[in-house]
Amino acid sequence: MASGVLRLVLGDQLSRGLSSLSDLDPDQDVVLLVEVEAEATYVRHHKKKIAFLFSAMRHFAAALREEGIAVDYVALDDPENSGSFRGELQRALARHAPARIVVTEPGEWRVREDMLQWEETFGLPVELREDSRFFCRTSDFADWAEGRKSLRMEYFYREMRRRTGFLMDAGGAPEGGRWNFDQDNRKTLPDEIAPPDVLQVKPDAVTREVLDLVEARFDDHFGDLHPFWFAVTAEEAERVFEDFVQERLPQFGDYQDALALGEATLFHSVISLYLNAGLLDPQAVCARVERAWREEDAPLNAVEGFIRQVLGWREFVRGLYWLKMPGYRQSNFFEGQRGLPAFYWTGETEMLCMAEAIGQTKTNAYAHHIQRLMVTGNFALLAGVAPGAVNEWYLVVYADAYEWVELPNVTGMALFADGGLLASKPYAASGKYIDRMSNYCKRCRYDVKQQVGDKACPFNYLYWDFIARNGERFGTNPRMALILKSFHRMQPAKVEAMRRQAEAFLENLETVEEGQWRGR
Ligand code: FAD
Ligand code: DLZ
Ligand code: SF4
Repeated sequence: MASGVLRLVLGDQLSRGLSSLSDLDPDQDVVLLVEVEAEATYVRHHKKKIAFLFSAMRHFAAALREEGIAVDYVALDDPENSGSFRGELQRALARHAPARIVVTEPGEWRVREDMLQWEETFGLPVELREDSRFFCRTSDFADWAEGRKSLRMEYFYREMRRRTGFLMDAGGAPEGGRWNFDQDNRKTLPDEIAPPDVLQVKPDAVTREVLDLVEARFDDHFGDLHPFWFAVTAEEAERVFEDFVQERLPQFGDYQDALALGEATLFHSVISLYLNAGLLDPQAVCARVERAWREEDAPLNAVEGFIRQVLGWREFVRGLYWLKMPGYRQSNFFEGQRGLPAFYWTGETEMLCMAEAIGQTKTNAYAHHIQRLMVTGNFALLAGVAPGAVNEWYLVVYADAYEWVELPNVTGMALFADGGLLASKPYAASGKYIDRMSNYCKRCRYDVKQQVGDKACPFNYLYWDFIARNGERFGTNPRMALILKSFHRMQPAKVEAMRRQAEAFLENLETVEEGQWRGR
């Protein structure tokens, strides 16, 4: 193969239109996919995430082969498997003797750093190509960010709407006369509305084989492997997405911020794992959703809300990640030092909202945005957990987690650890918020109306303790002024009682230090 190209495709690059495959010559080139222990265990990912990726990789390889493309696929149980990208490249070079290597840039800093050494290590040209599956190049984001005092998603999003034309009218104004219908997206779920289930895909023979492999090799990882219902091909993922568009999109907007007992997915799309692995294309997804509005199958608040997540938030967090790494990982504005409460790994807590979010995460490798942000994220913020430990948890437990998207959401959005680069104020909230948006509190052992005492909801005293501890850090942030005003009006004795109860609660928490879920 001396003049051929070895094209490495990573587990989250399963898109036929990938830049590294664009000029593939089927007569000379080989596509390499490798299942490696190092990627499955650099954090010990949820079992479902590993099974999803391995099965999707195997199906992607089979589809390329059907096109007549030579694919070299190294399975995890290959006795010669070296366990790492480097080791597998070394072995593949010996098998194929290519003239050069082509790869699309990865989604994580640590992998990119490694790739930048490959040319020297392997002694042949390594071409690292831009990942064209995003709307905004990392360099365009850097240009947009240049010179701005603060980076606000809303302005970035407007710019992206203008650039792409999504939901823009002929005169260049936003459809419906507004950029943002967020105010219309805050309903709670009435008892009589039952959200339709997400379409589940039955595992085929390839997936069943992978499930056995994961069971045998990653039994000590977090989460339930069964039942396994994820799509593992682009066609299946498209069916799952189309089912969302028909069955849940019309109400996606209204209930976007809702929480409800026993409802793990509500009206959410549950497609982040497919978008992030490359089985769905963000452009096609946004275009389909816009068409649903133009054909009057879904209202504007739902369609705009959805497009804002994919075109706005998803692109914004990626831009921020590449702009601020590697330092971003060290951000710790509130100087959180605590280990992660052990119940994050078991779900065993009397706080019903937390038990629901963690239990569903364990079962599904999924929780919706408000659970991630206002329940588990909010608790970690109020409890002063070290950002490293929180990030580790989020990277382990979700099937859609890759550092480019996980880190800004955790460090920037949930923890405000970047001091306000991503968010204009901390998303800190007492039990009152959870009570307003859910039906949890009526069934909880704690009383959300109480601020101190044995029955008091821990979110309440932890919240006011957080405000007390960090009041000075909020400085002149106008968005915190009202809260500080209410705090200063509180009876000192009550503040002191809440402070003491928070301290006792936190002292009694069994915690797990960062690193326990890294490697083997
Ligand atoms: P929907 O609610 O149906 O939204 C549609 C799509 O919009 C999602 O599939 C996703 O691709 C995109 N999206 C929505 N919000 C965001 C966001 N804040 N950032 C990026 N994309 C967004 N998302 C991940 O993909 N991977 C992660 O590791 C991840 N970690 C998170 C950690 C925290 C603390 C928080 C607060 C959010 C995190 N998110 C993450 C964002 C968001 O919660 C998930 O994308 C969403 O819950 C996925 O479910 P869905 O597909 O049903 O989304
Ligand atoms: C997450 C993951 C896992 C579990 N396993 C593999 C693998 O065996 N082979 C592979 O190519 N990719 C895997 N991935 C995805 C990578 O971790 C991901 O490509 C990098 O983190 C860069 O985003
Ligand atoms: Fe969560 Fe507090 Fe409500 Fe219980 S009372 S569900 S702990 S917010």
